[in-house]
Amino acid sequence: MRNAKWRAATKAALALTGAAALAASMAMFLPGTASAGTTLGASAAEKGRYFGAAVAANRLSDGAYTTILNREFNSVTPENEMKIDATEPQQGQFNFTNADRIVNHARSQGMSVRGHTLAWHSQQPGWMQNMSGSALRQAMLNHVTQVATYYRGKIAAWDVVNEAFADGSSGARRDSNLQRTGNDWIEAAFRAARAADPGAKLCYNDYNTDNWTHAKTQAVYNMVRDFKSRGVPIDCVGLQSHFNNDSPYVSNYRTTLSSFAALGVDVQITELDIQNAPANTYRAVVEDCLAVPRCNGITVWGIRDSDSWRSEQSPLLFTSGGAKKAAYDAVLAALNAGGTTPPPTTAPPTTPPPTTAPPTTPPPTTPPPTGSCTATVSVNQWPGGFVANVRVTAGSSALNSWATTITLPSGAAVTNAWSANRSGNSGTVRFTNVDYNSQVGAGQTIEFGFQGTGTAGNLSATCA
Ligand code: G2I
Repeated sequence: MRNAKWRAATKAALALTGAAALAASMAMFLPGTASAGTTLGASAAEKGRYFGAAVAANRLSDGAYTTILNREFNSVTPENEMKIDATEPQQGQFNFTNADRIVNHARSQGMSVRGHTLAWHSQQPGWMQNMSGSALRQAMLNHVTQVATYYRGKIAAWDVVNEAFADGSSGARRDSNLQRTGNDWIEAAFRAARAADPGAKLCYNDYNTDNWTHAKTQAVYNMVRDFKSRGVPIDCVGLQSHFNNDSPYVSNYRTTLSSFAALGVDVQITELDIQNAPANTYRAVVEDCLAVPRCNGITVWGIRDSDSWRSEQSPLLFTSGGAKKAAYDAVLAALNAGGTTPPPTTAPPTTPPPTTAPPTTPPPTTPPPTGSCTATVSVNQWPGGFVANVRVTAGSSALNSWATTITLPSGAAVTNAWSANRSGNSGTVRFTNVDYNSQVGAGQTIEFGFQGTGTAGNLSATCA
């Protein structure tokens, strides 16, 4: 009973504010004592995570399918309906009919949605396949902007760019018409996505990036590290994790998850399926995710074996008849047994609290310089929620660190922030620099943002 109520509350919170509410609702409702969920979604949620499935719009009319979907999962990924050929079949003419069917179904059930995918070398409509150079770059960025804007506020995480690295040992980018527009096409796509939907987590997603020693894994890792160091807006890495005899699960998978997480991004297992669905391997994948605090969700690539893109391998958790397989039991047990630490919503402080008494020397008689920076806030408000972008500008001297405080009106609360550390979530909320934006040159500006519930009104920020 408690689980059912807890799950309903969590689903309601998810329906209201999407992914941002997930962590917050976890914090509010996490049971004080261990409890065992009876479905994948409820059990994952008790661990501060989601458990999702790839969904096909044309299966939503299959009652057996939707019964399992609605009972077991609290996140969905449209399997094909948000791809470029589906959403922009003719240049400049967008079609969201099938994607909307999935998004509306998910929202009606309080499930979050992973968007898949904004920029990809594959599944391009004919008009895009025939483009190159700056015209293609512009068309790609327009596609990212239009689709992310259309779904603004409804997508927990976007696979902004999919499968941009080559297979094999080169560690190189995959050759494609998009790659030939210039090596910076990926970061350009991420910047366009952030501008269009500041509240969505932005992921890079790929396959054969599970084995830590694989050149492709290292290449993606180096890109993400570079993006984080330069402030390119990336929040998460998706490991597709299509495991089969040629590309098997390996025991260094946990190292891969934790190594990406250590870069300061969330890690999501986005398209999990395993040839013949061995229970032990499914269990190991779940245990690995639960062992890494920033591994915040798992999605299986289909529900029943008959729904799979490679159904002959029977790689999923339910039989074609809809029965739970041994792998299902293993996953549920692993979720219920796993660590209880939900992923943090913001990076935890890196300095431990002092263990000795603070120094007793009197404060300096001259106050520290003030007014060394200024901050401005712009707010995008919708009924019940908002996104704020904050610009911090250094004065006539460079900053080595910065802090700003913003006072929210009563009833408004911050649910997540990006490119800043945050303390507090209502009333006066304090934001401080993260590593990569601590240095601001004289007269230069950096930006950070946050998402919230309620009505923000006109916000102003102090800066020091
Ligand atoms: O290939 C497995 C996945 C690898 N990672 C990216 C994912 O987006 C990809 O998903 C698969 C879908 O599961 C398939 O369903 O992507 C394929 C190609 O986009 C999908 O296949 C397509 C067929 O190519 C089309 O002929 C077909 O009309 O599925 C379509 C709908 O059934």
